[in-house]
Amino acid sequence: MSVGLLATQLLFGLKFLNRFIGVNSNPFLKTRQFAHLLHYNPAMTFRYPSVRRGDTVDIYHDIPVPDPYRWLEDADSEETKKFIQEQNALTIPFLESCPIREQIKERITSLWNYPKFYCPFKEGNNYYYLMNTGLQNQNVMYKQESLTSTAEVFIDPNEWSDDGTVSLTKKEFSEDGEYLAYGMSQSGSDWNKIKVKCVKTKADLPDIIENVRYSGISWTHDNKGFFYSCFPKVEGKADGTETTANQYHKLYYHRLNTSQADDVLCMEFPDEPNWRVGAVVSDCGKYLLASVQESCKNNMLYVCDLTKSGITGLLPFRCLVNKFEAEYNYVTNTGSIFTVHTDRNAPLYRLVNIDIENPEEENWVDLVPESKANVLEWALCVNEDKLLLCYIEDVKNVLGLYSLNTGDLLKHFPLELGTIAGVSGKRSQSEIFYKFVSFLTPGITYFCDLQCSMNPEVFKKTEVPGFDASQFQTTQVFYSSKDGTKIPMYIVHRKDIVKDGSAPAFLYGYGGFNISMQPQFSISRTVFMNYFKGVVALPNLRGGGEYGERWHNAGKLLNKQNVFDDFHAAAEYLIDNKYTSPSKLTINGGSNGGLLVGACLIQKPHLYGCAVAQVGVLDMLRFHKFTIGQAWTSDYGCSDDKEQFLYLLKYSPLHNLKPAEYPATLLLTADHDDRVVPLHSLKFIAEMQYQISKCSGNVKPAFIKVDVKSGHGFGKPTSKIIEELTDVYCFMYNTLQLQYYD
Ligand code: X99
Repeated sequence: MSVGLLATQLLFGLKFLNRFIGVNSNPFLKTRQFAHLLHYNPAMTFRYPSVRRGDTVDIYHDIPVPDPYRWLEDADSEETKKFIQEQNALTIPFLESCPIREQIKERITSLWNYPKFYCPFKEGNNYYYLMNTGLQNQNVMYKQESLTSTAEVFIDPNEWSDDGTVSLTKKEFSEDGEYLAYGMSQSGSDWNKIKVKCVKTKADLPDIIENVRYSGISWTHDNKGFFYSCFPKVEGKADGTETTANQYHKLYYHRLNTSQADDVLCMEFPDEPNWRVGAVVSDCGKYLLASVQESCKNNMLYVCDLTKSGITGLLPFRCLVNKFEAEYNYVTNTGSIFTVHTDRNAPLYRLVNIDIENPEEENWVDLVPESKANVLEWALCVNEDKLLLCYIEDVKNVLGLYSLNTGDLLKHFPLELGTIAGVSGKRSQSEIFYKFVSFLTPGITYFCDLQCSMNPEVFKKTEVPGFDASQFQTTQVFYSSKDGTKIPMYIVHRKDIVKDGSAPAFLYGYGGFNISMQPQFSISRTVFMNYFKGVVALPNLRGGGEYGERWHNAGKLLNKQNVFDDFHAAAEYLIDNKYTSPSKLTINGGSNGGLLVGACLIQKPHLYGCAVAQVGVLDMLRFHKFTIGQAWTSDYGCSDDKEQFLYLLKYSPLHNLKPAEYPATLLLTADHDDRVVPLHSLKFIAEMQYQISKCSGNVKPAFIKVDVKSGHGFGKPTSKIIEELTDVYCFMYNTLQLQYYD
């Protein structure tokens, strides 16, 4: 598949076409040159590629549901390739025709070009950190002997490919710090390869482990090997462009300097194809703790005493928790007492001590009980007997140091309004680092050596040349959703915006999987606020984790409509309060947020001017059949169940399109997205173009761009990120008639 400018299929409305007669019979071959002539205006209509409608009809619980674009599920067919080529040939010239494309791209690029430092961490006798000088496609890993000594490049993923499409996905040092096991992924796929580097020589060992997916890496404390998880090899390709369901996840142990073929199978579930497993060696090195999941929430726990048996075959695990009723995360252990972060009987999470010799629930002891109002987001054991706990209080992080022995608060680490975006520290070390960010703070990394002091000092402060935080303001509001529930929302903009409804707004949401949308610094949003005088709004929709498991539950399964209602209500709040108006409002989301955008644009088409859905889940009747989709049934339910089917059918974006006046819509997906396979977006855009072509009203563009050598988003090279952001702003600029203030 090629994304190029070979746009021969372009058929604009007659008025538009006339402008080119005598200029160039195929203007888009030289799009840049003619860009100034190609201004889109809202009176234009588009003729979309003609696409075959098949006659596939599925029967769900006696109800027939047509699936006319089923053939688009075959990513390798010539017909699908032609479809993608024709769609790109329509979309790309439209995006390139934006008269200020180069200015937008230049603005984003120049603002992006500042050094980004990530939290340092200590392994063995060295410190390491990731750093990006500014516009490097991939972050580089540096090593230094002390915090003040010169740093040397340790791993530079930019050397792995010319175009930056190979990324570093995981990194786990051996206990002695002598070896690094690291993961690499190509083109953004979830597939990983693990390699091992010797720290002293920086040379790779011959070891290569393939077919790794949804895996951690955890070393045994003898430094001789590590545990990881993978799927069995299946027939056909496995490069991230396939859509086959991932099944029969297994846990393996790899010994250094041996072949993957000799890796020891440690845990498997031959009767449970959809269970996945991850394992971690305990802080003391004695135990292996396995976590088993069948969806995206809740897990079971198993433990094995590694000193009692060698690692030669399936390990003799004992079950600690045998139901998928709650989430259980290992924090640390002191002998047989395991400290676990859980939402079991504590929807805001708590820390419990479980004695693995007496693991029955009635014997669990609260170490840090559930807070009254704040979510205990994570816990990290540091400096022998301390716990660093991070809470979420009304979508702001709160950080404190606690005693591992008593659970008591020892010291509060004050933060401004924002998010802990990174942290490092270990039980065996006294030093900790954490990085704070917010909408207007690009990053402050703090350092504290707990042996010497309890007062963190600023280690590094990120400055962004050309960005002046004092010109912007962040407000948090709590608006009422349809059922009266108060939903928090951050609104960020320049202090001097005009609040008369004329400003453009960018409303971003996710709303699912217990994931919290916390304040982050974003160059592209500052560009929108500064150069479009735009308003950025981030509502904390139900389905997220901002208020714990109850908040998540209120936006999943048969409550999923609440998420969309919360998003509609966010838009209405912005409009009622004169931040913007529907014709200037863009909604955006990716992945589960792409579903949000798809569902909302259909439910309230007149509330939104523009909709940008990235890598979205859009076929709610069939998502569970592809790659890891089965795991999402914990949030979405599944069309195999009648009640859930009826509910999904009501909001599934693919199944609710009509000949209506939808917002200008841009879908973005990529050929190597094996998290949410591109077929969701392909089928949706085919159906949308079919339906809007039947509408006689004010029909706005509906386009898709399918990127190549890209995936769901992880590890995306900077050049592709900037290109994508530019595309989004160009689409908004063209379709909403935005003003650009240079
Ligand atoms: C997932 O599908 C997570 C997939 N996944 C694992 C990993 O199951 O990435 C896993 C096990 C061990 C290591 C790494 C992984 N997720 C994560 C959902 C949302 C999430 C997802 O990507 F829960 F946050 N979705 C795409 C949900 C719908 C759209």
